[in-house]
Amino acid sequence: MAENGQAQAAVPREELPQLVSAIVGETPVFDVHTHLYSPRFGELLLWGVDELLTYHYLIAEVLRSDRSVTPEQFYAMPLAERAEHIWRTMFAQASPLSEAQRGVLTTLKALGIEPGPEALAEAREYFAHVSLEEHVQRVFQLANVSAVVMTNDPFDSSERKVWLAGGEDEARFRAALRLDGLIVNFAQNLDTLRAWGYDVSAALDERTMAEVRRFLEEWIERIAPMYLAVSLPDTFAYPSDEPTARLIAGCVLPVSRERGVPFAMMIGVKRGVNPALKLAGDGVGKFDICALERLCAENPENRFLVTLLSRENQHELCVAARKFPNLMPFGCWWFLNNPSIIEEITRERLELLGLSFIPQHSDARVLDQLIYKWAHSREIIARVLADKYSDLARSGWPVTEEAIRRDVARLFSGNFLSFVGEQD
Ligand code: RAT
Ligand code: ZN
Repeated sequence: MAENGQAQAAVPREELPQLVSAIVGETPVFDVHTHLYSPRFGELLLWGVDELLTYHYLIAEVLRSDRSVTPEQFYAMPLAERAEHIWRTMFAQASPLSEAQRGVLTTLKALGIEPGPEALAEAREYFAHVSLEEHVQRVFQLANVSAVVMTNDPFDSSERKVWLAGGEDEARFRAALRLDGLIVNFAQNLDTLRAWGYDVSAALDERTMAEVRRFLEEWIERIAPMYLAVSLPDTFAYPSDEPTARLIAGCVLPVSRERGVPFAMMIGVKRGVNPALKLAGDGVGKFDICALERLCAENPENRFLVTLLSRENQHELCVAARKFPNLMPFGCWWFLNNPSIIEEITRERLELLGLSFIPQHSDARVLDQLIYKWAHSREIIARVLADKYSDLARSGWPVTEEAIRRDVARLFSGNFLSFVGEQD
Protein backbone atom coordinates (compact mmCIF):
# COMPACT_ATOMS: atom_id res chain seq x y z
CA MET A 1 0.00 0.00 0.00
CA ALA A 2 1.25 3.49 -0.80
CA GLU A 3 1.37 6.13 1.94
CA ASN A 4 -2.06 7.50 1.10
CA GLY A 5 -3.54 4.05 1.71
CA GLN A 6 -4.18 3.44 -1.99
CA ALA A 7 -2.69 0.35 -3.58
CA GLN A 8 0.01 1.39 -6.04
CA ALA A 9 -0.73 0.90 -9.70
CA ALA A 10 1.11 -1.81 -11.58
CA VAL A 11 3.91 -0.41 -13.72
CA PRO A 12 3.28 -0.90 -17.46
CA ARG A 13 5.70 -3.49 -18.83
CA GLU A 14 7.32 -1.16 -21.33
CA GLU A 15 8.23 1.24 -18.51
CA LEU A 16 9.94 -1.40 -16.38
CA PRO A 17 13.51 -1.20 -17.78
CA GLN A 18 13.75 2.54 -17.21
CA LEU A 19 12.12 2.46 -13.79
CA VAL A 20 14.20 -0.48 -12.56
CA SER A 21 17.37 1.19 -13.76
CA ALA A 22 16.45 4.42 -11.95
CA ILE A 23 15.67 2.58 -8.71
CA VAL A 24 18.87 0.52 -8.89
CA GLY A 25 20.82 3.76 -9.39
CA GLU A 26 19.07 5.55 -6.51
CA THR A 27 19.28 2.76 -3.94
CA PRO A 28 22.37 3.05 -1.72
CA VAL A 29 24.64 0.04 -1.54
CA PHE A 30 26.25 -1.40 1.59
CA ASP A 31 29.51 -2.73 0.15
CA VAL A 32 30.17 -5.96 2.03
CA HIS A 33 33.79 -6.58 1.05
CA THR A 34 36.49 -4.09 0.11
CA HIS A 35 40.15 -3.46 0.81
CA LEU A 36 39.52 0.20 1.62
CA TYR A 37 40.37 1.84 4.93
CA SER A 38 39.01 4.85 6.69
CA PRO A 39 41.23 7.96 6.54
CA ARG A 40 42.43 7.35 10.09
CA PHE A 41 44.50 4.45 8.74
CA GLY A 42 46.64 6.98 6.84
CA GLU A 43 48.52 5.56 3.87
CA LEU A 44 46.61 2.30 3.96
CA LEU A 45 43.76 4.10 2.22
CA LEU A 46 44.74 4.14 -1.46
CA TRP A 47 43.28 6.79 -3.74
CA GLY A 48 44.14 8.82 -6.84
CA VAL A 49 44.92 8.15 -10.47
CA ASP A 50 48.33 6.52 -10.03
CA GLU A 51 46.85 3.98 -7.63
CA LEU A 52 43.94 3.41 -10.00
CA LEU A 53 46.30 2.68 -12.88
CA THR A 54 48.53 0.35 -10.89
CA TYR A 55 45.67 -1.85 -9.65
CA HIS A 56 46.89 -5.44 -9.63
CA TYR A 57 44.18 -6.48 -12.11
CA LEU A 58 45.87 -4.09 -14.60
CA ILE A 59 49.36 -5.23 -13.66
CA ALA A 60 48.59 -8.77 -14.79
CA GLU A 61 47.37 -7.33 -18.09
CA VAL A 62 50.28 -4.95 -18.72
CA LEU A 63 52.87 -7.66 -18.16
CA ARG A 64 51.42 -9.57 -21.07
CA SER A 65 50.75 -6.49 -23.23
CA ASP A 66 54.42 -5.50 -23.15
CA ARG A 67 56.60 -8.53 -22.55
CA SER A 68 59.79 -6.48 -22.83
CA VAL A 69 59.29 -5.32 -19.23
CA THR A 70 59.73 -8.14 -16.73
CA PRO A 71 57.75 -8.28 -13.47
CA GLU A 72 60.96 -7.49 -11.57
CA GLN A 73 61.65 -4.43 -13.71
CA PHE A 74 58.05 -3.31 -13.46
CA TYR A 75 57.90 -3.56 -9.67
CA ALA A 76 61.27 -1.78 -9.37
CA MET A 77 59.78 1.38 -10.95
CA PRO A 78 58.44 4.12 -8.66
CA LEU A 79 54.63 4.35 -8.50
CA ALA A 80 54.31 7.27 -10.95
CA GLU A 81 56.46 5.52 -13.51
CA ARG A 82 54.47 2.29 -13.21
CA ALA A 83 51.30 4.28 -13.79
CA GLU A 84 52.81 5.97 -16.86
CA HIS A 85 53.96 2.65 -18.26
CA ILE A 86 50.45 1.22 -17.89
CA TRP A 87 48.88 4.33 -19.37
CA ARG A 88 51.20 4.31 -22.39
CA THR A 89 51.03 0.58 -23.07
CA MET A 90 47.41 -0.09 -22.31
CA PHE A 91 45.59 3.15 -23.05
CA ALA A 92 47.62 5.28 -25.47
CA GLN A 93 48.86 2.43 -27.67
CA ALA A 94 45.85 0.07 -27.68
CA SER A 95 42.13 0.46 -27.14
CA PRO A 96 41.36 -0.10 -23.44
CA LEU A 97 38.74 -2.82 -23.87
CA SER A 98 39.20 -4.97 -20.77
CA GLU A 99 36.96 -4.53 -17.75
CA ALA A 100 39.78 -3.18 -15.56
CA GLN A 101 40.77 -0.71 -18.27
CA ARG A 102 37.20 0.43 -18.82
CA GLY A 103 36.95 0.89 -15.07
CA VAL A 104 39.65 3.55 -15.04
CA LEU A 105 37.81 5.49 -17.75
CA THR A 106 34.40 5.26 -16.09
CA THR A 107 35.95 6.54 -12.89
CA LEU A 108 37.79 9.47 -14.47
CA LYS A 109 34.72 10.47 -16.44
CA ALA A 110 32.57 10.53 -13.31
CA LEU A 111 35.17 12.81 -11.71
CA GLY A 112 34.85 15.21 -14.64
CA ILE A 113 38.00 14.13 -16.51
CA GLU A 114 37.31 13.45 -20.18
CA PRO A 115 38.78 10.05 -21.13
CA GLY A 116 41.35 10.46 -23.91
CA PRO A 117 45.11 10.55 -24.42
CA GLU A 118 45.52 13.61 -22.17
CA ALA A 119 43.50 12.17 -19.30
CA LEU A 120 46.46 11.04 -17.18
CA ALA A 121 47.93 14.55 -17.00
CA GLU A 122 44.49 16.03 -16.37
CA ALA A 123 43.73 13.52 -13.65
CA ARG A 124 47.02 14.21 -11.89
CA GLU A 125 46.17 17.89 -11.96
CA TYR A 126 42.74 17.14 -10.50
CA PHE A 127 44.12 15.02 -7.66
CA ALA A 128 46.81 17.58 -6.85
CA HIS A 129 44.05 19.98 -5.80
CA VAL A 130 41.63 17.79 -3.93
CA SER A 131 41.70 16.98 -0.21
CA LEU A 132 41.17 13.44 1.01
CA GLU A 133 38.19 14.54 3.12
CA GLU A 134 36.31 16.02 0.20
CA HIS A 135 37.32 13.17 -2.08
CA VAL A 136 35.96 10.50 0.26
CA GLN A 137 32.71 12.44 0.41
CA ARG A 138 32.56 12.79 -3.36
CA VAL A 139 33.35 9.16 -4.13
CA PHE A 140 30.75 7.78 -1.70
CA GLN A 141 28.22 10.12 -3.22
CA LEU A 142 29.05 9.33 -6.86
CA ALA A 143 29.10 5.59 -6.16
CA ASN A 144 25.96 5.89 -4.01
CA VAL A 145 27.52 3.68 -1.35
CA SER A 146 26.29 4.08 2.22
CA ALA A 147 29.15 2.16 3.88
CA VAL A 148 31.99 -0.20 3.04
CA VAL A 149 33.36 -3.14 4.97
CA MET A 150 37.15 -3.06 5.28
CA THR A 151 39.46 -6.10 5.40
CA ASN A 152 41.25 -5.83 8.73
CA ASP A 153 44.32 -7.94 9.21
CA PRO A 154 45.63 -8.07 12.79
CA PHE A 155 48.99 -9.31 11.46
CA ASP A 156 49.55 -6.16 9.39
CA SER A 157 51.79 -4.03 11.57
CA SER A 158 50.68 -0.62 10.31
CA GLU A 159 47.05 -1.54 10.74
CA ARG A 160 47.60 -3.11 14.14
CA LYS A 161 49.11 0.12 15.43
CA VAL A 162 45.98 2.06 14.55
CA TRP A 163 43.71 -0.46 16.29
CA LEU A 164 45.86 -0.61 19.39
CA ALA A 165 45.77 3.18 19.60
CA GLY A 166 41.96 3.01 19.74
CA GLY A 167 40.15 5.77 17.90
CA GLU A 168 36.70 6.75 16.81
CA ASP A 169 34.31 4.58 14.90
CA GLU A 170 33.47 5.78 11.43
CA ALA A 171 30.03 4.72 10.35
CA ARG A 172 30.98 4.58 6.67
CA PHE A 173 33.96 2.26 7.20
CA ARG A 174 33.04 -0.91 9.05
CA ALA A 175 35.44 -3.58 10.22
CA ALA A 176 35.83 -7.25 9.24
CA LEU A 177 38.35 -9.45 11.02
CA ARG A 178 40.45 -11.18 8.40
CA LEU A 179 41.79 -14.53 9.58
CA ASP A 180 44.21 -15.62 6.84
CA GLY A 181 47.17 -14.79 9.09
CA LEU A 182 45.70 -16.77 11.98
CA ILE A 183 44.25 -19.88 10.35
CA VAL A 184 45.84 -20.20 6.89
CA ASN A 185 49.36 -19.04 7.79
CA PHE A 186 49.25 -20.20 11.41
CA ALA A 187 52.61 -22.00 11.28
CA GLN A 188 54.38 -18.96 9.78
CA ASN A 189 52.90 -16.70 12.47
CA LEU A 190 53.62 -18.85 15.53
CA ASP A 191 56.55 -16.69 16.65
CA THR A 192 54.56 -13.50 16.24
CA LEU A 193 51.68 -14.91 18.27
CA ARG A 194 54.08 -15.99 21.01
CA ALA A 195 55.70 -12.56 21.02
CA TRP A 196 52.23 -11.09 21.58
CA GLY A 197 51.79 -13.35 24.60
CA TYR A 198 49.76 -16.25 23.22
CA ASP A 199 50.93 -19.67 24.39
CA VAL A 200 50.59 -21.50 21.06
CA SER A 201 52.30 -24.47 19.46
CA ALA A 202 52.21 -26.12 16.04
CA ALA A 203 50.73 -29.24 17.64
CA LEU A 204 47.35 -27.49 18.00
CA ASP A 205 46.88 -28.95 21.46
CA GLU A 206 44.07 -27.86 23.76
CA ARG A 207 46.08 -25.02 25.21
CA THR A 208 46.79 -23.66 21.71
CA MET A 209 43.15 -23.90 20.69
CA ALA A 210 42.11 -21.99 23.82
CA GLU A 211 44.73 -19.33 23.09
CA VAL A 212 43.54 -18.93 19.48
CA ARG A 213 39.99 -18.50 20.79
CA ARG A 214 41.31 -15.86 23.18
CA PHE A 215 42.96 -14.06 20.26
CA LEU A 216 39.63 -14.07 18.39
CA GLU A 217 37.68 -12.86 21.41
CA GLU A 218 40.12 -10.03 22.02
CA TRP A 219 40.07 -8.85 18.40
CA ILE A 220 36.30 -9.05 18.22
CA GLU A 221 36.20 -6.86 21.30
CA ARG A 222 38.76 -4.45 19.86
CA ILE A 223 37.43 -3.89 16.34
CA ALA A 224 33.74 -4.94 16.51
CA PRO A 225 33.83 -6.72 13.14
CA MET A 226 30.68 -7.29 11.11
CA TYR A 227 32.03 -10.75 10.31
CA LEU A 228 35.15 -12.93 10.53
CA ALA A 229 36.67 -13.63 7.12
CA VAL A 230 39.13 -15.91 5.41
CA SER A 231 40.19 -16.65 1.85
CA LEU A 232 40.80 -20.32 1.21
CA PRO A 233 42.36 -22.34 -1.60
CA ASP A 234 40.40 -24.46 -4.06
CA THR A 235 41.81 -27.52 -2.24
CA PHE A 236 40.18 -26.60 1.08
CA ALA A 237 38.57 -29.71 2.59
CA TYR A 238 36.40 -30.08 5.67
CA PRO A 239 36.63 -31.91 7.98
CA SER A 240 40.32 -32.57 7.69
CA ASP A 241 43.50 -32.92 9.74
CA GLU A 242 44.96 -29.84 8.06
CA PRO A 243 45.60 -27.01 10.55
CA THR A 244 43.18 -24.61 8.81
CA ALA A 245 40.24 -27.00 9.05
CA ARG A 246 41.11 -27.85 12.67
CA LEU A 247 41.36 -24.19 13.63
CA ILE A 248 38.01 -23.51 11.97
CA ALA A 249 36.35 -26.39 13.82
CA GLY A 250 37.94 -25.79 17.21
CA CYS A 251 38.22 -22.00 17.32
CA VAL A 252 36.46 -20.00 14.59
CA LEU A 253 33.11 -21.80 14.62
CA PRO A 254 32.54 -21.74 18.39
CA VAL A 255 33.60 -18.09 18.72
CA SER A 256 31.60 -17.03 15.66
CA ARG A 257 28.53 -18.79 17.05
CA GLU A 258 28.85 -17.60 20.62
CA ARG A 259 29.56 -14.02 19.65
CA GLY A 260 26.95 -13.96 16.88
CA VAL A 261 29.51 -12.78 14.32
CA PRO A 262 29.10 -14.62 11.00
CA PHE A 263 32.01 -16.33 9.26
CA ALA A 264 32.76 -15.28 5.67
CA MET A 265 34.58 -17.79 3.50
CA MET A 266 36.03 -16.78 0.16
CA ILE A 267 37.06 -20.01 -1.48
CA GLY A 268 38.88 -20.99 -4.67
CA VAL A 269 42.06 -18.91 -4.81
CA LYS A 270 45.34 -20.49 -5.84
CA ARG A 271 47.84 -18.17 -4.22
CA GLY A 272 51.08 -17.43 -6.05
CA VAL A 273 50.51 -19.36 -9.29
CA ASN A 274 53.09 -16.95 -10.69
CA PRO A 275 54.88 -15.54 -7.63
CA ALA A 276 56.88 -13.00 -9.66
CA LEU A 277 53.61 -11.14 -10.25
CA LYS A 278 53.10 -10.71 -6.48
CA LEU A 279 49.51 -9.59 -5.74
CA ALA A 280 48.70 -10.07 -9.44
CA GLY A 281 50.02 -13.64 -9.43
CA ASP A 282 47.11 -15.56 -7.89
CA GLY A 283 44.94 -17.97 -9.86
CA VAL A 284 41.66 -19.85 -9.52
CA GLY A 285 40.66 -23.47 -9.02
CA LYS A 286 37.40 -25.36 -8.68
CA PHE A 287 36.47 -26.21 -5.11
CA ASP A 288 34.70 -29.36 -3.88
CA ILE A 289 31.43 -27.97 -2.49
CA CYS A 290 31.01 -30.99 -0.16
CA ALA A 291 33.21 -29.21 2.39
CA LEU A 292 30.79 -26.29 2.49
CA GLU A 293 27.73 -28.54 2.66
CA ARG A 294 29.23 -30.32 5.65
CA LEU A 295 30.07 -27.09 7.42
CA CYS A 296 26.54 -25.78 6.96
CA ALA A 297 24.85 -29.07 7.86
CA GLU A 298 26.90 -29.71 10.99
CA ASN A 299 26.70 -26.15 12.26
CA PRO A 300 23.11 -24.97 11.88
CA GLU A 301 23.64 -22.35 14.59
CA ASN A 302 26.49 -20.76 12.63
CA ARG A 303 26.00 -18.25 9.84
CA PHE A 304 28.21 -18.43 6.73
CA LEU A 305 28.71 -15.71 4.15
CA VAL A 306 30.23 -17.38 1.10
CA THR A 307 31.69 -16.38 -2.23
CA LEU A 308 33.41 -18.84 -4.57
CA LEU A 309 35.99 -17.82 -7.15
CA SER A 310 35.46 -20.43 -9.81
CA ARG A 311 32.72 -19.87 -12.36
CA GLU A 312 32.18 -23.64 -12.35
CA ASN A 313 31.20 -23.53 -8.66
CA GLN A 314 28.42 -20.97 -9.00
CA HIS A 315 25.49 -23.24 -9.77
CA GLU A 316 26.29 -25.65 -6.94
CA LEU A 317 26.66 -22.73 -4.54
CA CYS A 318 23.08 -21.72 -5.38
CA VAL A 319 21.88 -25.26 -4.88
CA ALA A 320 23.69 -25.49 -1.53
CA ALA A 321 22.12 -22.19 -0.45
CA ARG A 322 18.66 -23.63 -1.21
CA LYS A 323 19.38 -26.35 1.37
CA PHE A 324 20.93 -24.19 4.06
CA PRO A 325 19.33 -20.95 5.29
CA ASN A 326 22.51 -20.36 7.31
CA LEU A 327 24.42 -19.93 4.02
CA MET A 328 24.39 -16.53 2.33
CA PRO A 329 26.06 -16.32 -1.11
CA PHE A 330 27.62 -12.97 -1.85
CA GLY A 331 29.29 -11.12 -4.71
CA CYS A 332 30.90 -11.99 -8.01
CA TRP A 333 34.44 -12.21 -6.78
CA TRP A 334 37.60 -10.97 -8.51
CA PHE A 335 37.95 -12.88 -11.84
CA LEU A 336 34.14 -13.16 -11.89
CA ASN A 337 33.66 -9.41 -11.61
CA ASN A 338 33.22 -8.98 -15.37
CA PRO A 339 29.98 -8.01 -17.12
CA SER A 340 29.32 -11.30 -18.95
CA ILE A 341 29.85 -13.37 -15.83
CA ILE A 342 28.01 -11.05 -13.43
CA GLU A 343 25.03 -11.23 -15.74
CA GLU A 344 25.06 -15.02 -15.83
CA ILE A 345 25.55 -15.42 -12.07
CA THR A 346 22.92 -12.84 -11.15
CA ARG A 347 20.31 -14.51 -13.38
CA GLU A 348 21.17 -17.90 -11.96
CA ARG A 349 20.90 -16.66 -8.38
CA LEU A 350 17.59 -14.88 -8.94
CA GLU A 351 16.16 -17.97 -10.59
CA LEU A 352 17.31 -20.33 -7.84
CA LEU A 353 17.18 -18.13 -4.76
CA GLY A 354 14.73 -15.32 -5.48
CA LEU A 355 15.85 -12.28 -3.53
CA SER A 356 17.75 -14.16 -0.80
CA PHE A 357 21.37 -13.41 -1.73
CA ILE A 358 23.85 -10.51 -1.88
CA PRO A 359 24.42 -9.83 -5.57
CA GLN A 360 27.70 -7.98 -5.46
CA HIS A 361 30.60 -6.51 -3.49
CA SER A 362 33.23 -4.25 -5.00
CA ASP A 363 36.52 -5.63 -3.64
CA ALA A 364 37.79 -2.08 -4.26
CA ARG A 365 41.42 -1.55 -3.26
CA VAL A 366 41.49 2.07 -4.35
CA LEU A 367 38.78 4.41 -3.07
CA ASP A 368 37.95 5.75 -6.54
CA GLN A 369 37.20 2.23 -7.79
CA LEU A 370 33.93 2.30 -5.87
CA ILE A 371 32.65 4.52 -8.66
CA TYR A 372 33.22 2.16 -11.56
CA LYS A 373 32.73 -1.13 -9.80
CA TRP A 374 29.27 -0.08 -8.70
CA ALA A 375 28.33 1.74 -11.92
CA HIS A 376 29.20 -1.32 -13.99
CA SER A 377 27.52 -3.81 -11.67
CA ARG A 378 24.40 -1.70 -11.24
CA GLU A 379 23.93 -1.59 -14.99
CA ILE A 380 23.90 -5.37 -15.23
CA ILE A 381 21.86 -6.00 -12.10
CA ALA A 382 19.24 -3.53 -13.39
CA ARG A 383 19.08 -5.27 -16.76
CA VAL A 384 18.63 -8.70 -15.22
CA LEU A 385 16.04 -7.45 -12.72
CA ALA A 386 14.10 -5.65 -15.45
CA ASP A 387 13.86 -8.93 -17.37
CA LYS A 388 12.66 -10.76 -14.30
CA TYR A 389 10.04 -8.12 -13.43
CA SER A 390 8.91 -8.17 -17.02
CA ASP A 391 8.42 -11.95 -16.87
CA LEU A 392 6.51 -11.42 -13.64
CA ALA A 393 4.28 -8.77 -15.22
CA ARG A 394 3.55 -11.17 -18.09
CA SER A 395 2.30 -13.72 -15.60
CA GLY A 396 -0.31 -11.15 -14.53
CA TRP A 397 1.29 -10.24 -11.18
CA PRO A 398 1.05 -6.47 -10.54
CA VAL A 399 4.63 -5.17 -10.31
CA THR A 400 4.61 -1.88 -8.42
CA GLU A 401 7.29 0.75 -7.94
CA GLU A 402 7.06 0.29 -4.19
CA ALA A 403 7.76 -3.43 -4.52
CA ILE A 404 10.76 -2.84 -6.77
CA ARG A 405 12.21 -0.32 -4.30
CA ARG A 406 11.71 -2.77 -1.42
CA ASP A 407 13.36 -5.63 -3.34
CA VAL A 408 16.38 -3.64 -4.50
CA ALA A 409 16.97 -2.32 -0.97
CA ARG A 410 16.98 -5.90 0.21
CA LEU A 411 19.56 -6.93 -2.37
CA PHE A 412 21.79 -3.88 -1.84
CA SER A 413 21.80 -3.75 1.96
CA GLY A 414 18.92 -5.48 3.79
CA ASN A 415 19.99 -9.09 3.22
CA PHE A 416 23.47 -8.38 4.50
CA LEU A 417 22.40 -6.31 7.49
CA SER A 418 19.84 -8.83 8.61
CA PHE A 419 22.26 -11.73 8.13
CA VAL A 420 24.81 -10.03 10.39
CA GLY A 421 22.07 -9.18 12.88
CA GLU A 422 21.88 -5.41 12.38
CA GLN A 423 18.40 -5.23 10.87
CA ASP A 424 15.18 -7.22 11.25
O1 RAT B 1 40.19 -9.02 -5.60
C1 RAT B 1 41.28 -8.81 -5.10
O2 RAT B 1 41.76 -7.68 -5.00
C2 RAT B 1 42.12 -9.97 -4.63
O3 RAT B 1 43.44 -9.62 -4.65
C3 RAT B 1 41.93 -10.43 -3.23
O4 RAT B 1 42.19 -9.38 -2.36
C4 RAT B 1 40.71 -11.01 -2.76
O5 RAT B 1 39.62 -10.20 -3.02
C5 RAT B 1 40.80 -11.30 -1.29
O6 RAT B 1 40.15 -10.63 -0.49
O7 RAT B 1 41.56 -12.22 -0.95
ZN1 ZN C 1 39.16 -9.06 -1.48
